[in-house]
Amino acid sequence: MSKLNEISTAVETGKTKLIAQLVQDGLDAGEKANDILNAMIDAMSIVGDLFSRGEIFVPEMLVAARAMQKGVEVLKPILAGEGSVSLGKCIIGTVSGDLHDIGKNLVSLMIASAGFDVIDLGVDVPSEKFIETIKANPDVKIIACSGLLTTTMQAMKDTVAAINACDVKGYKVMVGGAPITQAFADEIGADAYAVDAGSAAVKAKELLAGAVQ
Ligand code: B1M
Repeated sequence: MSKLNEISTAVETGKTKLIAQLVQDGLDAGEKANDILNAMIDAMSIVGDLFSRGEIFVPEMLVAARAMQKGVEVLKPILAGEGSVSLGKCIIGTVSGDLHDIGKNLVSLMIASAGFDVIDLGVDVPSEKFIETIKANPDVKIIACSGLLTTTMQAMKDTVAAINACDVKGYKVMVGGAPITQAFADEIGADAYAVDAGSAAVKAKELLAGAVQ
């Protein structure tokens, strides 16, 4: 089995104690950090499909998520790079009712590595918390909202509406997550949509430069 397959299988089967060493072995064997990350993301898709088919349940999904988080910890210093110039603040959170944070954490990592100072509000973040944090940080440049559930798309819509109605101005709002699309982002009045963590970092910089409407 190749190193990447081994890593992917270990995430899929929730090998939380083995994964860090396997990821390190992969790096030592010359695998690229991004390829290892993609192998782990692919594993989570398989886990999602198994869950959809009723072949696994929430505890198995949770243990796979823990394994992925431990694997990402090993990659973090490599993925984060060495950015030292601050481009400004970015507030990020997973919207109300939604507990998924692996994708949000990756977006946070990539945006931080692009040079932003990230204020991570965590998961299940009510719109009031976003507003309170914006008011405490009126120089914020980017607000990033993540959502993984179709059932929390309404919370994403309400959050963006509340942020857009906030009397502090001068920032841009970016949304993303598996069920979110560019059309949905446009519909709810977000300034930008990004499909994955890498493009979220690129979009954040473009937003700062006023390149994305
Ligand atoms: Co949940 N879950 N889950 N889950 N879970 C999904 C999302 C699901 C698709 C699985 C499935 O049925 N196939 C499904 C949603 C279905 C739907 O809404 N249509 C689902 C469900 C149903 C549920 C529960 C309702 C299950 C239940 O209790 N019956 C429940 C809901 C809990 C809640 O949130 N209130 C639930 C719970 C959980 C766990 C807690 C067990 C666990 C999360 C643990 C954690 O995050 N710490 C979990 C997991 C692990 C998943 C899957 C398997 C994997 C998610 C993941 O981490 N993917 C997921 C299936 C899947 O995604 N295929 C699933 C890897 C991650 C890197 O990708 O998060 O998509 P992702 O992030 C991507 C992009 O989306 C993007 O960038 C990232 C990659 O670079 N992105 C952004 C994300 N945020 C962004 C923000 C941006 C830009 C890009 O800008 C701001």
